[in-house]
Amino acid sequence: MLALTKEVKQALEMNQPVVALETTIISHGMPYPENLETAIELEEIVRQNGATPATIGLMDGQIKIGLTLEEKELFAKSSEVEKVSRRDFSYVLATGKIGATTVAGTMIAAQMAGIRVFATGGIGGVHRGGETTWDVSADLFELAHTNVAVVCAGVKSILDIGRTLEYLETHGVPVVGFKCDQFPSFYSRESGHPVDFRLNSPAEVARLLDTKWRLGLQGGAVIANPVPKEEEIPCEEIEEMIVQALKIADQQGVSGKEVTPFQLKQIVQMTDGKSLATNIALVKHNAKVAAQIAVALKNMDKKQEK
Ligand code: PSU
Ligand code: MN
Repeated sequence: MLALTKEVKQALEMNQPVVALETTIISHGMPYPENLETAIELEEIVRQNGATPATIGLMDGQIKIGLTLEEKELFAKSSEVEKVSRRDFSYVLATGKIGATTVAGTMIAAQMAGIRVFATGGIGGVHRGGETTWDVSADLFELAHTNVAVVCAGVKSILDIGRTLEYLETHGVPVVGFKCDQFPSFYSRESGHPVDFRLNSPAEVARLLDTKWRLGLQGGAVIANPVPKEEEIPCEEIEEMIVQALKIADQQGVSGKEVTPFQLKQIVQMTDGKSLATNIALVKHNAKVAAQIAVALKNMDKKQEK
């Protein structure tokens, strides 16, 4: 069921660093054509930093590890793409539908293919009010069980950041600040919440991951990489719009898997595209750091073989 492109197959066979990229961000996280342009650029950034990109999605009953340009176009343009988290994985494969993988879905596929590092924008988490709605992203469960490191710019403050971090702590997921002390909140470099551990280089992150996995400690890690300063939107500025977006979602009775994409769209509309530019900048930054970490992990493997 795994269908690898030639580029990814070769890289994995030759034991070269590979970075997974998700498709939900393309199909449900950004508008066309920016989504397609970004998907292409992310792959290029990963290559420029010494690793091979593998954009992951489901189609024709296959788990695609690496997508051709035509396939990426389909994910960017089609309105019939399902959003695939762990729950949806088997249904979408069995019916042969097109499925864009979320952080959880991409982690599952990456682990199957033997890819240990994954770059995205933001992960899902505990929603505001989650203590009564039980709306907790399956991304958190996945981070607790699947051995893939996720490089992200933290979580959006549409979520309850404090409870998200509490969940990760309970389930044993290390939250690493890459050159930062505070857990970033996607558009902003800060959130008011500290990270668990600060590490200052890809080699240090690789050492932590290698140690965790060699010990047999199951699960991934969150590598939080704040948005570059020039692109940041300050917390106060975004908070107002987030409150507004949450209100509209609530009024329209949005629920289940639609909640996150709906709120993201509202924010893009309200910020008049400014948030989209920030989104694109931070994902690119994450792709670069993820590639560097993937390279450092391979260097660790080589040292141990000696
Ligand atoms: N947060 C973002 N941008 C995104 C997502 C989350 O800032 O694109 C997407 C990711 O694919 C993530 C998913 O895995 O939404 C989480 O959805 P849910 O909350 O339904 O689990
Ligand atoms: Mn949810």
